[in-house]
Amino acid sequence: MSVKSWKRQLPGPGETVTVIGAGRSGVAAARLAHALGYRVRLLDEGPVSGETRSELRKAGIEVLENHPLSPRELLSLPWVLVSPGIPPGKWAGQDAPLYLERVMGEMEWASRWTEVPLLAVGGTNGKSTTSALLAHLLEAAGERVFLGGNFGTPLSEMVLMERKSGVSLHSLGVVELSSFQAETMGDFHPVVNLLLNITPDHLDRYPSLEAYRSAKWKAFESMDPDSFAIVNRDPACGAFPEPAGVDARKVWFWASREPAPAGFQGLSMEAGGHRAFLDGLEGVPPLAWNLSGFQLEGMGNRQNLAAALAGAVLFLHRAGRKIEDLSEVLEQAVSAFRGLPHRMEIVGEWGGVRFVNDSKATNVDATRLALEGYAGQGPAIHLIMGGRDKGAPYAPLREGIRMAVKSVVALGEAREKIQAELGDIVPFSLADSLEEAVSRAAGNAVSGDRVLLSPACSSYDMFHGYEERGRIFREIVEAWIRRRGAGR
Ligand code: UMA
Repeated sequence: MSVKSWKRQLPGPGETVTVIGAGRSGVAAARLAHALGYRVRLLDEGPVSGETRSELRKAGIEVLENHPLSPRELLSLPWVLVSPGIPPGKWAGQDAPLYLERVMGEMEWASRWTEVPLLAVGGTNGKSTTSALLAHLLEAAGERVFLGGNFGTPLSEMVLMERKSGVSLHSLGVVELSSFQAETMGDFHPVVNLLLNITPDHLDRYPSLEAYRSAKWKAFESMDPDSFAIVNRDPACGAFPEPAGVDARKVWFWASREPAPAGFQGLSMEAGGHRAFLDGLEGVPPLAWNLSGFQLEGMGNRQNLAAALAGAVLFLHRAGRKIEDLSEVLEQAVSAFRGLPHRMEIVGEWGGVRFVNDSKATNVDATRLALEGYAGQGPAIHLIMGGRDKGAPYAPLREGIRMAVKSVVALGEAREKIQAELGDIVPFSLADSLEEAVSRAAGNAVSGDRVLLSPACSSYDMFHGYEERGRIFREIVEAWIRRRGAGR
């Protein structure tokens, strides 16, 4: 049984709760607070959509839009719930500690009002795919799963739904956890907490990589001793070693080109990704799985699979399920998983050339992982990259390009910077549009090659987001294939 020992008090009956940010998280947190009987004020620095505003006001929630946020005002209030997108400087001032007794993030707030066990998935890259895969594996094992958090549906919405229905709709919740949601955490008790990797990102929000790391680890600091902290042991992923002070049972996972270190305890995957083993965990039977049916490409996805499998199996074990009997179900579910759009998604094939959409790779490390996944097979990638530069160097891609790439086409605002840093390794060219880039890369490709869009940059110079960039890439690829006649 769980041994939750709450550090942080909750507001007393009838107290006023102020929620900041009227996006998905803030609105859901405000609705939950209202349903719990609190007086609620919702503040936003921008306008609030007319429909939301009038619905909330009708329910009795005070809505203040175009309201500048000031730490002086907010810290004088009894209770503040923070939306993840609000940088701490806005409510705490630049130098205040992020953990304050009466300031809580939406995820932690919601988690305090539910008995549904939570499995959290954090990391710089791969969170969404791993969350979806974890949810998929657990559904296949017969669980009733909520999937949300940073993935899309705020946890507060699930809690509200559960409370309104009066019955237990979910047997567990898989929550994708961003550093923005983790950074304020003081009392968060997931039964399983996965950490995939920590590599430079969001350095516009955090003063250093170390601050970003600490934000991610905040989600582990209040875990209970009977829960599982499942962390990537691969040193290249930057998540391990963990700081001291984590009470949960620590379980490593390993999926790398190198074999797992001798005596490895946890879930390890063979280099080719075809088999995985769980071993060395007290009270947990050793197990092996055949994973050769896994469809997603790339090393990053093998790590996501290792993490999700470890999370699913340890949750099921903890819940009293006989995991020895579930191996076949889990293997079938692994083979059936098709992944998420824009993350190493195969969007077309012509003449033995596969077109892979990794538009979600909006930072250098995501592209590095994509390339690493192809290493060891000889160069076969025609890489399309570029977009809006995020300030990080591109040099970490040099090794992956040397190992896996035949040609690079760069586009967008960052293309000259990319050329300066990477232009001397393999044939390199600049394109003015995504269409030109696809046609150049595909024109150079022969059977067995991949045309990979993995930009290492944000999309906002040419598109409205990575989804639009990925969708347009797919359309261009489909049109390119149509022009050549399907098949070959
Ligand atoms: N706002 C202010 N002041 C600010 C910033 C925002 O008043 O300084 C207001 C905006 O005017 C807006 C509201 O706050 O009305 C938006 O709040 P929000 O940015 O927290 O966004 P939500 O709509 O609540 O969505 C959030 C997550 N967004 C962010 O973390 C930026 C969503 O993750 C998440 O799916 C959703 O909660 C449900 O849990 C998105 C995301 O981009 C996908 N996440 C980042 C990422 O994955 O890299 C962390």
